[in-house]
Amino acid sequence: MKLGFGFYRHMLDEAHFRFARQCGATHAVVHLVDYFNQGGSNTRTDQPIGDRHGWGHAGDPDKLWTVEELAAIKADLNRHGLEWAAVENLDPAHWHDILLGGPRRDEQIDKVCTIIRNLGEVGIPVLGYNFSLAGVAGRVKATTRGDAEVVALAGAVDDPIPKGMVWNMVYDREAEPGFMAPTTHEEFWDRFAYFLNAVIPVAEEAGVTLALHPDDPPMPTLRGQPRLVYQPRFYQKMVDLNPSPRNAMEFCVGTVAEMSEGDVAETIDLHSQQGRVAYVHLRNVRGKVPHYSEVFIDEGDVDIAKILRILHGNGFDGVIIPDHAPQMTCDAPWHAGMAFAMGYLKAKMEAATRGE
Ligand SMILES: [Mn+2]
Repeated sequence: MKLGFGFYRHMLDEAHFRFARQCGATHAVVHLVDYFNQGGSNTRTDQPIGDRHGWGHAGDPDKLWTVEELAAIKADLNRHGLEWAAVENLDPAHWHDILLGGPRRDEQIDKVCTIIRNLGEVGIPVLGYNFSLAGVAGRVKATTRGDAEVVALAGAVDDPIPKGMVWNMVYDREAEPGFMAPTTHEEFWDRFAYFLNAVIPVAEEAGVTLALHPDDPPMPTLRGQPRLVYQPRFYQKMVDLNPSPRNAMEFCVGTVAEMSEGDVAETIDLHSQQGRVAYVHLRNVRGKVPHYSEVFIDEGDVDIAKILRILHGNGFDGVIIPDHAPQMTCDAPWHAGMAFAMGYLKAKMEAATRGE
């Protein structure tokens, strides 16, 4: 097990790399999509929440992440003592019609294949992704211990998704008025299978593992659209779609714990035994959909030490990152929250490794 740190795009600088190393990280998970791009309601000092208008604007559809760009970031990370473990998330600009089943789907599958080959060429072993129409949407601010600010879900979220938006980002600002066409769970799984079976052979050749994040928040539908992995059993459905070990999971412990059915410890036990866990988001939560709250890593419903013992016992050799953390009251709320989570995780990982 390795301790990693997740960097948003705007955090790819020396100060953040040094901070992560100081927290004990040896590995980096990098978000190359700028979720905050021209977004009205987000602050870069916290995870993006967004409102009904989404997080921000998608990137340039014609600008794929190049080998040169990736190699430069990798060299920078390595110079600061960090290994690049994964890229997290695709830009809606590059794959909106894959999610929507639109006319440019095959052209965009070629783009994703190019990105996968570029990652392979640079030696980035994992691409995390989130196959979702509404994306991470509909959450609100709440508080936990000591009135620390956190993210929560306070009931179902039904307001429809405007045309030109997918995955909570605007990919077409000239889109006509109206809303995303409705679809069914069955049709959405067909879109997912089409994508997966097209890209997995390329991932195998490139030596890159694709890692699916579950739906956060894990509601059956959100903003009127179906969700994919919103119960633990749907992770097994994903495994059954394609037998390649390159078809794997970005296992988000917090999200799986928020699901209304199943047990997060049993679920991660099953899939880490299968060798399908590429990397892990490890955070704590209190409650389940449609009412839950993210909390400090040492409170909440998840037995973090138990999760780590299971992973260690199953020979999990991948990276664990703290995902999000509460904002702590001080001059650097985000840094303090992350440092607390990193220190806690580091100690619990060492204990699990010692068999405690
Ligand atoms: Mn997560």
